[in-house]
Amino acid sequence: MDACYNRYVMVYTHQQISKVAELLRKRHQEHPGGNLLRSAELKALYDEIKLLKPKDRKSFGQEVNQLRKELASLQTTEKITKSSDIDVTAPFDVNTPATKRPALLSSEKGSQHPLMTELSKVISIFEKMGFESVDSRQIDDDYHMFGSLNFPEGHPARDDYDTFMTSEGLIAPAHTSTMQNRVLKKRKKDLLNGKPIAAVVTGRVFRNEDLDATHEHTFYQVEGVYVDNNVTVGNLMATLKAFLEAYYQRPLEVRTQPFYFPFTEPSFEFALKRPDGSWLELIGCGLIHPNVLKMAGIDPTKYSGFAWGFGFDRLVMMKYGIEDIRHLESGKIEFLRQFK
Ligand code: FA5
Repeated sequence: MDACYNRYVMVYTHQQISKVAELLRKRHQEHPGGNLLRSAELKALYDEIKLLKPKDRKSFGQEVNQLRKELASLQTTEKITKSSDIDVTAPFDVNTPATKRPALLSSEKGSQHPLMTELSKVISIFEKMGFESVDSRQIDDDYHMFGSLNFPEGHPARDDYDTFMTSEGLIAPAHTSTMQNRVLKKRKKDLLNGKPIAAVVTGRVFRNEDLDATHEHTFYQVEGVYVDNNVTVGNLMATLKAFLEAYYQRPLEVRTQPFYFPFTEPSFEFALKRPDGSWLELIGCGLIHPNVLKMAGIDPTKYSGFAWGFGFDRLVMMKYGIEDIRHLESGKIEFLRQFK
C-alpha cells in the first residue's frame, strides 16, 4: 500500500499548493474513505487562480490540476487495494478474536435447492420400483444426440431440438435420451442372464428456447429405459402411473395422445391437468424403436422395451403449484426459502 502511495507523490513548486498536498495526503492516510476532491482546501486553491495576475495563472492552474489528479489517483488506488484485501472464501482466520473480525453481513444457514431435494425423492421411488439410477452428461456428440436415436441424417426432426453446439461440433444435450445407447450397450449382458434392463437417467438439458412460464433454456429431465421380453404399451403406462401416484400422493387427471419421436414407435405425449383446467405437457414416451435396439447390439426380434423422458422441473412445479419455471433457476432467495 505504501509503495502504491509513493508512486503518486508529486513535487509542487508553488509553496501554497505543496502545503495543501501534504495536508491532504496526511488526511488521506488517516481517513482513507474521505473524498479529497471535495475538500475545502482544494476548492480554495481553485478559487485562488482567479485572483492571480494573468501571467501567473497558467503555471499555478496547471499545478492545482496536477494535485487534483494526484488525489484522484490516490482514491482509486485505495479502492483497488481495499477490494483485493477481501477474500470471501476465507475472510478471517478462525482463531481471530470476535472483536477483530471484519464486519460481515449476517447470514442464515443455507439449505439444499428444492430441485435436488425432489430429485432424491424421485430417484428413491424408481429405485424401489427396480430401476437403477444413472447420471447424464452435460456435453455430448452428434451420434448420441441424433444418430443412435434413429434420426436420419438431415431429417427435419433434428431441428425440433434447438441445440447449443460448440465450435468443435460438440452438443449440449437437449434431452437425456442421449444416454439411451450407452445404457443399452452397457446392460445388454443382463438380458442374456434373464434380467431386464431397467434404468433411470437424470440430468440437465439445454435448449435454445423462447422462454416463458413453462419453458427454460436449462432444465432437468428424468429418462426411463426398460427392456425385456414382450414389453407392451400397457407396461409403460402402468409404470408411469405407479410413479406419478407415488410422487404426488394424490389423484391427478392425465391425458395421453399419440405423438412422433424417431426413437420410439408408437410414441405418446403425456400431459397433466393443472388447477386452472389447462394441460401441462410433462412426458414424451413410447416403445423403443427396433433400430435403436439394433444400434446398441440388442436383437429387436427377441427383446422389446419402453422409454420415457419427463420434464423434471415441470413435475416439481405441479407438486408445489409453482406458476413460473424460471423461479427455479433464478437464485431468488425469498423463493428458495419457502422450501426450507
Ligand atoms: C424429449 O425430450 C424426448 N427425449 C422424450 C422421450 C424420451 C420420448 C424417451 C420417448 C422416449 P420433449 O422434447 O417432448 O421430448 O421433452 C420431454 C419433456 O421435457 C416435456 O414433456 C416437458 O415436460 C419437458 N420440457 C421440454 N422442453 C422444456 C423446456 N424448454 N423447459 C422445461 N421443460 C421442458
